[in-house]
Amino acid sequence: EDQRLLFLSSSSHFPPPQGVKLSYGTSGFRADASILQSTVYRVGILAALRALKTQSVIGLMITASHNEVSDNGVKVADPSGGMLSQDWEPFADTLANARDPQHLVELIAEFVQKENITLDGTKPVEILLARDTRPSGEFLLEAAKQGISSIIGAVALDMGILTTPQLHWMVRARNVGVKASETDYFKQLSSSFRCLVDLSPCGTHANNVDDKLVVDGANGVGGEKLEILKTMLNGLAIEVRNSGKEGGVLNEGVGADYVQKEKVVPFSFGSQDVGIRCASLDGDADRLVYFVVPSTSSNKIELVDGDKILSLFAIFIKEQLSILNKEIDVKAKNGYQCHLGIVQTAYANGASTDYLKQLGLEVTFTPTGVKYLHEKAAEYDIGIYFEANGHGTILFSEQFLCWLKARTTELSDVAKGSEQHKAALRLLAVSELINQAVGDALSGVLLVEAILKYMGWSIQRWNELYQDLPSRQLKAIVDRRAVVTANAETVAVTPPGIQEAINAETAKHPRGRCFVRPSGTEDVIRVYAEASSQDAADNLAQSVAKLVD
Ligand code: NG1
Ligand code: ZN
Repeated sequence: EDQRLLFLSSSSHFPPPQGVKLSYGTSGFRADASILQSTVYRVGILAALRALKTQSVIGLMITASHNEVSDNGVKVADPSGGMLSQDWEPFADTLANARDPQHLVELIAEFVQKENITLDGTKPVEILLARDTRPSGEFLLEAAKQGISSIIGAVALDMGILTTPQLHWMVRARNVGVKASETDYFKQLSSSFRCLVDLSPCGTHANNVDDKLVVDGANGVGGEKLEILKTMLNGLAIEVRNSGKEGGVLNEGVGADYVQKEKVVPFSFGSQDVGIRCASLDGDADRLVYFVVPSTSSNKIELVDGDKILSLFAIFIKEQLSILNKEIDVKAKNGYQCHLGIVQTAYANGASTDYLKQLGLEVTFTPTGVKYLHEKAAEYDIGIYFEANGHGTILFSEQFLCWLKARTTELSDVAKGSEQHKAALRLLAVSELINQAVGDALSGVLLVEAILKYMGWSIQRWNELYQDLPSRQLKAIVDRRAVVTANAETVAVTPPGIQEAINAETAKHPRGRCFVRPSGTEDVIRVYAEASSQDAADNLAQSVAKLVD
């Protein structure tokens, strides 16, 4: 009864926006910040219930990532540090769209009973809150706190301004009993980076790689955090631009999404950067792409996207595994057959998939959305997933990590210092450096840099692994429910006949590939096309976009 009264009084301060239907998409709720207060309040309630249900630490992040500064959003991180469990998403939708306080209270009471959640405050739980640098984040965070404190036994801990991956990392760490402040995060990244670099073949190779890296911070939280992290690193000279302190606008003409989609230099980059290794983060630093400015005469860039980061990671891991297995009979008692898997989406450039398969790697596809990629990658001993847009990470199974740790300690003194021993240590360092909760641009940058040093590769050499097929992305502004897809979004099943029409258009172009899908974050249908020339990719995308319009 206390609980019911608490709700009624607090929720009356947060009336839902009129005439809007919100849905918890692949990245939580996103909309213009001005209509989100009631949604964020309700997600606060949801996060508190999730924490009580799981008896674990839960995260709540306020961000709209690469979207414009006037937008905002909210999403929940589960105890593992991953996305909110999919079976709670419908409840998130129901809560967000409840008409009035009375209705809200009824929905919550019903759900609490169904999920068997105890609301007596006997087992208090914590919810970690954070936000990106959007000005609206401040009042939205307040709304989240109120939502949380309307649930008896739920305690909100405000972690301040963080990148999305930092918050996910903290949730994951706290739930396994590890210290999890921001300082701990920076320490773990910098020390595992140092460890990897120290394990690089010394001399010739590593010295060939230029230490200079210029990073576009998208005028968001990532640039600010990288400024701190870089002071803890040796052998890497990072210059951060668009850190947000120079007065630029978040994601406007800057950031990983802009660079990847437009393939032009971000603001404040240009002729002074020709040939230099550059990277771009998105607004909440969970995406990373690299690029090179090839000449002073145009603003075009050569993009080194998520698929190429994935390929670099895959080559490195594969090499370490083969060193490791050289003298081990994997079927012997102390052996281990490590199952390595690569996970992509239909947006992966076809040339990258061909390349990875040629290396003999196992490649699988899932629909767009981190939750699908992550879930699939978790099925392997080492699962590497990336979206072309630069979101991705590497997951290690507990079982494999245990085996690796045992290997490094069991080895005789003679074998310590052997290549095999080093390979095991490198893999362990990767598992510490990479953020296993979610894709993380900061840990991603450090892993790319460490691998380039190890290989002795310039960014140009890396970029030459394979050549991207020209591609084009378009969006058709129509009701996204018009298209339903199957087979990891590669086939459109409705409207009837559309797939046949797409096939007919695609067949007109050498190396043509094309698909349409409803966006999970905007009310649009997205069109993707690739072909052997840019003109052909453009034409294919155009003609297919007409089919859905
Ligand atoms: P939608 O709007 O569903 O295409 C976009 C990205 C996804 C993912 C989400 C979450 C593209 C084509 N799509 O999803 O890959 O990153 O945003 O932010 O880039
Ligand atoms: Zn993002």
